Amino acid sequence: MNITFIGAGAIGTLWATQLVQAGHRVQVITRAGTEVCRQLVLDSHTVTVPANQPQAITDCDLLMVCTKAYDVMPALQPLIEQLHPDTIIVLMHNGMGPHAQIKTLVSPSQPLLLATTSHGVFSPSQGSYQHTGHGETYIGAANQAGQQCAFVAEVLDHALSPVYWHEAILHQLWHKLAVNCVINPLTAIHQVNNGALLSADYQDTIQLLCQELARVMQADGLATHAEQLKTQALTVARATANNYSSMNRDCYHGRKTELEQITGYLLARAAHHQIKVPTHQALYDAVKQREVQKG
Ligand code: KPL
Repeated sequence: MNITFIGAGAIGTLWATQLVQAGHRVQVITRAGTEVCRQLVLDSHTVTVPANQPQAITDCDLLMVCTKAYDVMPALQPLIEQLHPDTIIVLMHNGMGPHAQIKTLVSPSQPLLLATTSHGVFSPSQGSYQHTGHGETYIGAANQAGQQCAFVAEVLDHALSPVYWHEAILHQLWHKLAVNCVINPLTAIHQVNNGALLSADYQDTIQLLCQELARVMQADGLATHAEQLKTQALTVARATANNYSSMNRDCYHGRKTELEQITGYLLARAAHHQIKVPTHQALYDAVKQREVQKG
């Protein structure tokens, strides 16, 4: 397949290199948009792919959008007009929200898929990545045209297994969001690694966060409860104990965070259902304050 990536950060590099190895023709569109090829470095192996070629958008079968959540809309909007009507768009990013905006941009006949992955990728230096944790990937349809595209799960599975087609992908994304709502702001504010959240000091806060999350998720139609969410968050914290969350790193380096698409999405859904989420609101305010100070 002709596969074009928008965004060649950690997750983009992981998937792009695996898809090259599986025999696909991969290209990238980079933020600067100037280079004509890009070296993708994963686990000390370098793969060179074409970059920013004029036909990268018009001729691709699959468009993988792996940018930061806040960049999805600005990156995709100027390219939508050039896309072939059959090109399948896959959004694979942290957080939730951008798909609702993208759905209003694309024609209903353009297949739109959402994916979430739990692979761990660490960046020891700018532009170089290590695949530190083998995870799993879920993908599913965000519109009716996307429902015909379950074969994409097989294409991705062949490159980096396991990949599962999920009929209710928004539910899967909500569960990933819940984990991020617990781990990311806490590790960012306290500047600790994910494993630190296993200590007794954090358990009361995590309990409150999960109770608030469960109320909002239930109101959004998910059958879940606080204990399940707490187990999921602590399982991820244990599995990624030595890692620093993406929000921790963004705060550390003084970069913009994905707060709006993580806790911000939860706050918006809570407001919609008129549910109070004071513990999440306090974390949101604390990260926001850090961003403003650093910015
Ligand atoms: O997705 C993550 C992130 O850092 O954004 C987790 C799962 C918390 C792993 O660090």
